[in-house]
Amino acid sequence: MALLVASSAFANALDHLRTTDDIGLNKNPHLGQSRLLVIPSRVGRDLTPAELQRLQAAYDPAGPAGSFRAYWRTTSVGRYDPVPTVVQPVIYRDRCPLPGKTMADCRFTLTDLGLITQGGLRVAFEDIIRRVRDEQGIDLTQFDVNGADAGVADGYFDGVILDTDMYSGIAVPLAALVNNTVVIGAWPQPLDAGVDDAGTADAGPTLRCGIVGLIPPDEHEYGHTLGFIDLYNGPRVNDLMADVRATLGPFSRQQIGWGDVLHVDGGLELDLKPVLEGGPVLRIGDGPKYLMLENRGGPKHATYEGAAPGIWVYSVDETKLPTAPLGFLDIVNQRLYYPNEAAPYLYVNVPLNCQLGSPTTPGTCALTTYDEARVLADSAGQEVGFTLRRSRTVDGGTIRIALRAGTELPPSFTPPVVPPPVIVPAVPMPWETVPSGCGCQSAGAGVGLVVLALLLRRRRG
Ligand SMILES: [Ca+2]
Ligand SMILES: [Zn+2]
Repeated sequence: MALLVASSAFANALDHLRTTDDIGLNKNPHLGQSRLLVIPSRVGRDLTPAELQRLQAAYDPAGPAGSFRAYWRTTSVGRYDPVPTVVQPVIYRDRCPLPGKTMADCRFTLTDLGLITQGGLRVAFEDIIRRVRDEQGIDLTQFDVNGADAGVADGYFDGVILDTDMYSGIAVPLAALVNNTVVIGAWPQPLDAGVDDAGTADAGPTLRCGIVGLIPPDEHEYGHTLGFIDLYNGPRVNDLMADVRATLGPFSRQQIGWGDVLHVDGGLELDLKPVLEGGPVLRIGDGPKYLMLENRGGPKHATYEGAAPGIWVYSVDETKLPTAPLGFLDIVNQRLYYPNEAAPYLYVNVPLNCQLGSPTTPGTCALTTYDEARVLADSAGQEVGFTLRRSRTVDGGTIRIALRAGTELPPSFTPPVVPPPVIVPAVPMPWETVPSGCGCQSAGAGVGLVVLALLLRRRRG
């Protein structure tokens, strides 16, 4: 399609962070603290009180576990801290900000090629953001405190989230679609700012926005703005980008650098902490095809995830990562690209087509029970030369695992045999206690009980 050629100079916005040199332009920064602009907007009506309350609660920076900021702080194991600000709603009562659209059809889709090629999305988003600046008197430059270098402003919004009825459930890579949005950031300008055009709304440093998340679903769409691609439309994978109630799985976590990945090339036995509590992901193989293992369990898993707790195994094939500038689009079929849709799969749970289970039911993906063992295989069913066994869950989610190279399962974690307790019958002694002459009379009947216990133990063998 001709329109897409024009954008080929840009790196790929949604490539599961195969590239990260386009952070700012195509991807929101993901390390350190960011300031996010959250804009409620409707066409032809106000938000309902319930809609507004949902947003304000979900994006309360001091919100409880499960709210937006807490979710990302937990998911990133403390490496990313997005602080959202919900501004006042921007309402379009009698006009549609999308060029060529009316109040009756004030919506767009990704197949609105005319709108996209003519910069219509840019026009609409710039209008919305300018209205926040001018009608609410908000200095937008406060929403750029982060960039590819953590803690360094880069001229791009750290993140823009739009709750709108023009479209929901998508992240729009504006720059990749030749709709890079640019506004003047500061307002009001100080009158004596020392520049020629100070004092007008359209003066001062510009702020750019190359990707915007249109919610709900909130965390999933925001995941796209960080650079992740969709993982649904295929065998299930326990990951936010597959739309399940989940945080990121190990491949996504590796790509964004949230947590440690331990390369394993031999047998080992170790106590594996849950990833959300800081435990490492284990990786078998150098790529492009490899397996990843993780412990999903513990209190944070219980709070944020709907799948069964246990030791999970994943199969990765990086040859399915999108590489073209617009790889997130399936241009031939005019829809999004789903790298898990057909074999070989980018990133799925193994065994293939397993069930994720629930906090109270084990499913069939994870090793969820004590002493469970498995011969490891990839998503094509090919054995990878390792076997795995898990022990019991201890210490709030930590699980001891044994990995063994070869085809033989690690020995069982059978616990040491505990001898049965000796039961001393509480019966009165059948004879009178008499002095024994050994100088221990004062022990009285107690001595007899000890002797009886020893006899019983010996007899039990
Ligand atoms: Ca920024
Ligand atoms: Zn998606």
